[in-house]
Amino acid sequence: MPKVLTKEQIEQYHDEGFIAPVRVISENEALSIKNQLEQVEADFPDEINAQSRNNLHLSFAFLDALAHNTIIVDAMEDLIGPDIALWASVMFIKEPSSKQYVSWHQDATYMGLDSIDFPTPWIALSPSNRDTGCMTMISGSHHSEIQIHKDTFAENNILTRGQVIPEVDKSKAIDLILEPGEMSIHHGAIIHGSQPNNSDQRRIGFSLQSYVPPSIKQVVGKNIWTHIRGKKRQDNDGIELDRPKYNMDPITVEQRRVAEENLSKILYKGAKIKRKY
Ligand SMILES: O=C(O)CCC(=O)C(=O)O
Repeated sequence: MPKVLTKEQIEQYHDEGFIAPVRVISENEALSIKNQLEQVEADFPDEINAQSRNNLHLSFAFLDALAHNTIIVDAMEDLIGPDIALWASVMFIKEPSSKQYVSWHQDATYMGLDSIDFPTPWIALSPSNRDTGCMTMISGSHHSEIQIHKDTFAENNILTRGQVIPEVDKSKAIDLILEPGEMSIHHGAIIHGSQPNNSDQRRIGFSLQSYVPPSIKQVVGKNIWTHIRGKKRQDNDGIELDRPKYNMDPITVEQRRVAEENLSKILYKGAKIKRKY
């Protein structure tokens, strides 16, 4: 018996490669998290900014709480079983009336895992729609293998390498419209992207990329996993990530620094250029 997702949603995830929307927290709670986020952006600009956007759940307790949110984790358990670790997280912010976009890509391409079969929840902290630049999924594209990606490093492309799949069947494109506090869940191999934000408000999405069972191994580089639920992974080289007890907990801020160095080695392996995110 699934804990959060319906049988239909689980089927949709397997058939189409995504589910949306699923309510995680109320709009008011989402607004409160957005306010906290904007406060720490103002207070700790070196720790959180457009380039320092990965693994913020290690520096800020309110984002750690979201990564461990029971509805999100129960939904993950419905898809991958009871033993769960988080690979990393990314805060995707598109500023109002900005040119930033995300090209067509498959997440699993550069994650260095020995499987492409794992889910990513993306939690909207502000309205995510066609005006603000929501994510678009190519329905069913996760059934094919990883496609060839071309690294462009394009200035406004907010993916690490600006990687793009040149030929995509857009007739299968579905826009994921989310209200603040709702999430979508997408498969590691689904082709997806997003357009610029043409609105006068920020579009903020917290991507918990990805929740992974211990049967899937890191085969490129060393990732420092965040233990979430069930049996702990055994491939952490004895490194235990702590949970921040408060914002900017020095213990986990230092752990984030190490995790970021490792992540960068994984994501940019073989790349000609290395960006700061
Ligand atoms: O936030 C976006 O527009 C894209 C995010 C994304 O590609 C992802 O979470 O996998």
